[in-house]
Amino acid sequence: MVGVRRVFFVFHFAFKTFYIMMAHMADRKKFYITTSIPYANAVPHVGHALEFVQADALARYHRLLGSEVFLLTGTDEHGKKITEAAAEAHKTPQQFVDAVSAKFAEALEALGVSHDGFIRTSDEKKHVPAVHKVWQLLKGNGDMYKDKYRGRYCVGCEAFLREAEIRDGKCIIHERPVQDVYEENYFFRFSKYAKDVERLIRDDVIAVLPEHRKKEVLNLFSEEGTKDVSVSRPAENVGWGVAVPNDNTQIMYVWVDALLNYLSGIDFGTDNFKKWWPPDVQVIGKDIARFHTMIWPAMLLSLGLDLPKKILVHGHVNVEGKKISKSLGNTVDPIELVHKYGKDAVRYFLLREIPSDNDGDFSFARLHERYTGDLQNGLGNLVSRATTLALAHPKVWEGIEAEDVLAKSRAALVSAYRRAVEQFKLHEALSFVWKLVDESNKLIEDTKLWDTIRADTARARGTLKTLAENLCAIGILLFPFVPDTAGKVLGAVGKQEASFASVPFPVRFQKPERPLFPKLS
Ligand code: ME8
Repeated sequence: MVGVRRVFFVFHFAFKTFYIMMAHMADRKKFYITTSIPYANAVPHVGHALEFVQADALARYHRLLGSEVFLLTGTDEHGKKITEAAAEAHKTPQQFVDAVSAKFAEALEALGVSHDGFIRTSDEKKHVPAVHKVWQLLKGNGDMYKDKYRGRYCVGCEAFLREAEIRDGKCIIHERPVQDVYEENYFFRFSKYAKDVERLIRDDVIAVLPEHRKKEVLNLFSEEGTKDVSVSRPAENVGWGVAVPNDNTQIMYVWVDALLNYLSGIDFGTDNFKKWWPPDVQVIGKDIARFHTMIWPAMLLSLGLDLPKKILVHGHVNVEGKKISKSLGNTVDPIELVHKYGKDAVRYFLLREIPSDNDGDFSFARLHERYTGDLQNGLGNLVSRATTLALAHPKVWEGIEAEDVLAKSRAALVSAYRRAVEQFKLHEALSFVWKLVDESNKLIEDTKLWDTIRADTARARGTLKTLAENLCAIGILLFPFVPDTAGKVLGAVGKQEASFASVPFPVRFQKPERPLFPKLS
């Protein structure tokens, strides 16, 4: 009889789950999200890792909501900066970028980033033809013309600088001398689109988040004016890049080539492109907001393409209070971090400790604290205690059914979490999950579960039900951030997979094979 009941029970849940999932999939929305493409002039550092895991968390969150997601990333492989780095390493630019790009791919893998595309701007098949096509379209629209240009160029920025960005003849960011340039370049008629772009940003048609970055960007329009921008350089001055169609004397400005990765990465001009365009979210760092909110939308307006819906601008990570710089030798390799602390610990640290919308600091001491505090003593301990106690007394929780784990007493927390994710405050979203972790640990303490589970099984049964539902909610909410850990937390209460759809399930406590966060060696 018990066997028949169990079969019925399992069948009932499997059917209900299937039905809810199918209803959920029926109206799947598309969600196209991009990261910036880092320069392949040096290996990845924690700043790059931050952007990758932020975009990945958003991609996974939207998959969890039932959207069909495409996450695009890649490497920016042209320009003077790369030519210089390759020469220093006694390699050809192509050999050099092949090696560095592979390092970025390795970092993405180590961090567990679930990207769907990886575009390289030296890709002759996928990227270069798309860039040529776009150039010709822009030219055909009368938005490109040739003229003489005088300016001061910083190779570090790969940009002509404004007076305010130069001190004593040096770039204020890179502290290296700027080059005085007088040459013939192609220009893009930014002036034709500037007013429209400014209005689109002001009205949040292109929503720039956080608000303080939107203000900064809007100020640029009045500070920099609406001048046309130089979009090519003489081939002899750059050497390595995409040649301007029908004019071998000129190489496209690296930023134009790079921005177009968002088109080429989803096969510009094809059905695949139509399926995904426009970007729902573009994640970038504060230093490149200017390119993404001025020239990028202007080019899209010229091309008659829809505009990105949201541009999320993160701050920069310093290391032990200092700006990351090659000369200081303070770059931290995310791959090494993952080897030492584990993928999810590194993801957790970056997403929790560094405020998504501001600058933050990386330090080994803080990483250690977060590891032993939040992860080992907080979440790890909770899962371990709950499963150990439950497994020692299986009769107490036999037949418990968890339902609506994201509703009722947890509903307010879940909406705060969702608001935080959508407002690009990922650190806040995680802090809400930890409220539930702390509350659950406290529940074990307050109810003295280790005693009640022997003496008052009815009460302990209620506590275990709440704990199982909390753990399930924690597993679902953590899924975008620390997917492997989330899977283990869900597994500890017998839940197969994360979903925002309220799917009931029979609770089955199981002890994880290994501690979630092992002792550090
Ligand atoms: O700008 N903390 O490449 P990039 C956080 N190729 N983020 C940081 C950071 C730090 N310390 N340092 C850099 C480029 N970043 C271009 C992009 S997109 C069409 C072309 C971020 O390698 C930076 O803000 O200098 C940017 O978003 C990304 O890493 C790549 O920077």
